[in-house]
Amino acid sequence: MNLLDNTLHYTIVGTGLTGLSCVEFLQQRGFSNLRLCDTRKNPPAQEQALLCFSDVEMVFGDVDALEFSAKDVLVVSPGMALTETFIQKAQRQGARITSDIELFLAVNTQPVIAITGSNGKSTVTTLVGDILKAAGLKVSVAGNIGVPVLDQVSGEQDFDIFVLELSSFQLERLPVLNATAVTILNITEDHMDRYAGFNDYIAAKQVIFSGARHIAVNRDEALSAPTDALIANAMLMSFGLSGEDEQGLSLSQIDAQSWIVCGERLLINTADMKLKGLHNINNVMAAMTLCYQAGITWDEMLATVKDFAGLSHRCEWAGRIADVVFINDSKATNVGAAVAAINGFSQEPGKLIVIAGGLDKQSDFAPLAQAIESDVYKVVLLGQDADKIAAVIPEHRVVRVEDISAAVDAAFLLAAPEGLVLFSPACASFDMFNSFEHRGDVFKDCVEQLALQGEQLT
Ligand code: UMA
Ligand code: ADP
Repeated sequence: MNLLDNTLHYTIVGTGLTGLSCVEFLQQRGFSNLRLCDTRKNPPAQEQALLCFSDVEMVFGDVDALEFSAKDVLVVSPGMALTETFIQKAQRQGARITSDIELFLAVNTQPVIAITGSNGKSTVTTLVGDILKAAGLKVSVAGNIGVPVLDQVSGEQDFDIFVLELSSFQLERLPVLNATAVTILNITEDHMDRYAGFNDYIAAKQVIFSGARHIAVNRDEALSAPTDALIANAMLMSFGLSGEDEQGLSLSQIDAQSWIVCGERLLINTADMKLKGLHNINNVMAAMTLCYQAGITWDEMLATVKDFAGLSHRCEWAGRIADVVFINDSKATNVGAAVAAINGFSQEPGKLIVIAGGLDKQSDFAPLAQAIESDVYKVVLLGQDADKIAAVIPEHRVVRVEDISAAVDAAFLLAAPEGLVLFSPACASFDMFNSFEHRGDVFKDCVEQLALQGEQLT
């Protein structure tokens, strides 16, 4: 089906960033007959939609009454599960289901680098974008990172290359991607509230390999490798912390220094990088591999890699009170991310205190319990699903609190006189906050408040 055929009737599902970008994109391409719907009676961007798109039919709340035919196309936002009753009905009635990403692919002629994984996506996507920009390209960085990709093709911008962070929700509704270079960074359980099982989540992620010219394979993660059927025409290059690959990126110890190497060639002494933690070395290797596959030389990328300091809310330094350091890892919204952060800080001096809890996404907390058992002195728990985490951790390790302020106070007392407080929730933030950014900002404010109180007492 030609998705740009003006006789099609489009229904855009979801009044979020994606939905609004789709309406604008389709209007610009001459589509009338547009319908915007949302399962919520009063979706958050309702007013904006009514104001900007007065000639678009809007259906909020009562979506089950909608009727469809083979002339209909539904652009379903990533936040909406395809198992939703009215979407299933639309499919039965012959409608085509698509996504903003597929619409983008229908008009795009430029190379695409695509990144998915359970953790590290935004870090790697941003670094790839920075490297390509430093190499002189006009780069669009978009997708799950918070910028709907259709917003990047609606205006006057003229990009040389697109770097897309793609979630499993965006990939699962895509027949083929055909990107220049792609990677699955890692796969650990996440979004189990949206998938029938772990295998379905893995299958959604694997769509990224379809039609790819180059694949960057993480040697440390069996689940990040493509299945044979999908890689027929792809060129593979590996990266990883363990093992060595003459043709790929490895970590090598040379004169007690840790180097990222490609075969015999020493590329970066990790001590020269601003990013810290083993998982971040892995992220850097992923970004370098993708850029190399897209035609950038090692020399062109080294300065940018060394200078990259990471993103807010991802193992971000949040302050120091006496000899206690506070780290804000609010973006750790799943178990895999929190475990990586705990491992990353386990060698720091003093006691390691973890603050965790929030809204569970039907996760298995056993790997978190294991990491805590070996490396963490105490866990301060808060939030709606704190009980689920407490259930798998020995009672003497657990301290329960009501809010972040109390968590910061308790963690400081537990860590003193020397230690590290890691706020790495392993849960979503929506039980108490608007977003992970909001949650991280509140954490940083509480650390600042505690530091001020300390100053006033001395
Ligand atoms: N919703 C309804 N009814 C609807 C449509 C949506 O209740 O009819 C709800 C969803 O369940 C969800 C919320 O509305 O809770 C927002 O969903 P959306 O798809 O409208 O969200 P957008 O504003 O379009 O943002 C989406 C991505 N959101 C999700 O996948 C939930 C953003 O990723 C992404 O940055 C943006 O498109 C641009 O591509 C956010 C995210 O949380 C950061 N992603 C998940 C993650 O990273 O773990 C996958
Ligand atoms: P994503 O966009 O996939 O959520 P981010 O780059 O925003 O990834 O990082 C989210 C969290 O995941 C960070 O807070 C960090 O603790 C953890 N993390 C980052 N990179 C990795 C990695 N390679 N492996 C495991 N966990 C990671």
